[in-house]
Amino acid sequence: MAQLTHTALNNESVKGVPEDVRVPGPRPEKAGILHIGAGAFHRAHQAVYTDDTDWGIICAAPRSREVIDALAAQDGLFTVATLGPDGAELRVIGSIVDTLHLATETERALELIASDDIHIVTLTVTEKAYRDPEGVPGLLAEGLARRARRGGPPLTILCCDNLPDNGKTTRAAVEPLLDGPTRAWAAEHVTFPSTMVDRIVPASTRATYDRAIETLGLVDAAAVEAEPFLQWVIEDDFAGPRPDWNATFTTDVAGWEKLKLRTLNGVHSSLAYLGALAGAETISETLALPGARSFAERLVAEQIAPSLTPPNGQDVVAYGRSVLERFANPGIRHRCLQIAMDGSQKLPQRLLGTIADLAEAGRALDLIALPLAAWIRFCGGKADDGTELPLDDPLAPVLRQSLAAAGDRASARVDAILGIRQVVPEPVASDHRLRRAATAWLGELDRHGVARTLEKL
Ligand code: CS2
Repeated sequence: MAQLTHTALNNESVKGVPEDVRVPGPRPEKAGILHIGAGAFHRAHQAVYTDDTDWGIICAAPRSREVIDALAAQDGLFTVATLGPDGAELRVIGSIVDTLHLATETERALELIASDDIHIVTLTVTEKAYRDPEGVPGLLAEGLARRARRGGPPLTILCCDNLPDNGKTTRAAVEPLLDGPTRAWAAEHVTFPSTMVDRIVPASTRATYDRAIETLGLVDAAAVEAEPFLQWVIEDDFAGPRPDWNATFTTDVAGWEKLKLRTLNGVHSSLAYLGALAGAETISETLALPGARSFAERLVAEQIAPSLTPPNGQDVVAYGRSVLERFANPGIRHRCLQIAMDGSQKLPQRLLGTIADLAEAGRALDLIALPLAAWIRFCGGKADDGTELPLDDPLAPVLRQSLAAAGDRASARVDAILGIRQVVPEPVASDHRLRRAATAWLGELDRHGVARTLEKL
């Protein structure tokens, strides 16, 4: 009932927060950035980086109004709680200066994309959004057409989603939607740098909001929480001005993206499916299962490391070790089911690319077939103890139908899922060693469950 007795966080009330809570300096007058995707990740990552500069962000939500309504009622202010070993440290972020609801304010969104004041459009819209020409790619294309017609200033479109070559992927989603003159203009005036973004940001829960009230004495309905670590590697290819972000600007983002997607996100998804089947709620609980940590270490050393060349100065095994330390942070309650979402959109770059490269090099792929088998079992919708598991995935109907048609046999279920060409590329699908290994693991999981399988490893 705290909401009834506490004032909301806003420009006035923020003046009274305890001294050890960092608050924004003078708020930026104008926003040079339009951001699409108001999720917790944006608030704990790009919004924090931008808070250290004099730039502002207009934060747009594609569908749900909840977050932007909360932000609007709080003058754009919200808190990020950094959860370290010594507890939580709160900071109020002031970089969001305005909000926008795409579904009902499309005209305003198009005008902003065309506006002389906007120099950068950043995106966190999840993997699946780039496949839908009616969605964000279509909006960007229409906005670019207006900007081109007016001969507006150059624009940088900066994808911050966990996709390989995410700049190129975004360009490939937008470019085919452009008319001839806009395409010609965009070739000269629009860039799509690639980026690697990293910070573990679980969905906010009651605990996040309660902590904000306890610490600030104010209600913050847009509060988020995150781990201490944060990283942003950006391809230095801006069409116009950019904020002085404290990020790494480089010409080689691809190496960083691959390292992060295959190691951090690959192991994350692997643990998420194994954990969900075993009945573990969070990633740190999953890592605590007997055998889980050594499985994850071996996955990095034996399968992920040989599949890629890390960027300069990086060592995959050491990077993997620090990732596992971050996963084990007991302050972070990152639910397996949150990470398990949209597997069909995530696993191509998290696991299947690794498998393809190992297969091509003729290397062993026994161990990496285990998380693949876990995903297949997860898609079946039952945990090891028989509890129902949700399949939150744009391809859920295809996945479920394929499995239903395959019946009970492990080999048939593996073939059914590997046969889905939208997800599994041909050389991976027809790799006999992979199919055999995945079938063997799926049989193990069916008979003994995840906990015993990991323990026996
Ligand atoms: C996670 C990522 O939800 C997921 O799929 O793997 O959100 C992960 O926490 C971030 O990429 C870390 O940077």
